[in-house]
Amino acid sequence: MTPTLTGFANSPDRGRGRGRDMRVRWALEEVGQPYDVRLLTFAEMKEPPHLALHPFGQIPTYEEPGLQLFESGAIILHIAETHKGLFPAEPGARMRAINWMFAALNTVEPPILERETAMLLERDESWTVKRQPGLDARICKRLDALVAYLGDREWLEGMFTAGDLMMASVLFRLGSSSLLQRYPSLSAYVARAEARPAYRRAFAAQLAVFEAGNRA
Ligand code: GTB
Repeated sequence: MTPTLTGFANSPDRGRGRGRDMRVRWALEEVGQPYDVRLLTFAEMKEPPHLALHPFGQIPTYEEPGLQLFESGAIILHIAETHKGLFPAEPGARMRAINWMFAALNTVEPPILERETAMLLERDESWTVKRQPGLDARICKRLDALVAYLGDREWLEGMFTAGDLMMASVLFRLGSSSLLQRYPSLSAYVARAEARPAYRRAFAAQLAVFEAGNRA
């Protein structure tokens, strides 16, 4: 049966694919699983029907018969475990892919998120300009290490895995900043991820939601 995701009815990123529903759409496209999307306003996200699915009143959520999930990491882990295409067959390699999913979410994403929050929500605070170099340095520390590991590999563990999907999704968040441009091999890694047909289908689908909302 077709699973259902939730996403923003009015994405604040204007269709740039920065919401965490995008990575779930991408995972489903990678494994060829059709899906439905239920769009929610910010108000609906905080109302009881959605809070029953997501205790923190956020997107994305995932529903299939007998299972309801929130947290993009858990959702993608489930998709990768129940379909072919996002995990290697060999148990050690599969575990290393999971290792990279956690590294993306727990080690690389936090400093990126901190910088994004400062730019979006604390832009006018007196300390923001002073804080910026420190925020950038914390991100670069992670990117330096990632570049060193990646070397001339195409993907983190031989084939493209859910670990790459998550790492690239996290790096996309650097978007317009110049930080990623300092790292040619990481920029190329991100470009390879963005060029995947499944990514492009997922991106087009979320952009269509924004465009439809704008026409209405
Ligand atoms: N850890 C959770 C996961 O990985 O699923 C985090 C989920 C999350 O942060 N969801 C955000 C949300 O629902 C949307 S993606 N926020 C609403 C709320 O908390 O009330 C984060 C996001 C938000 C906004 C933009 N933007 O403006 O561009 C981009 C991404």
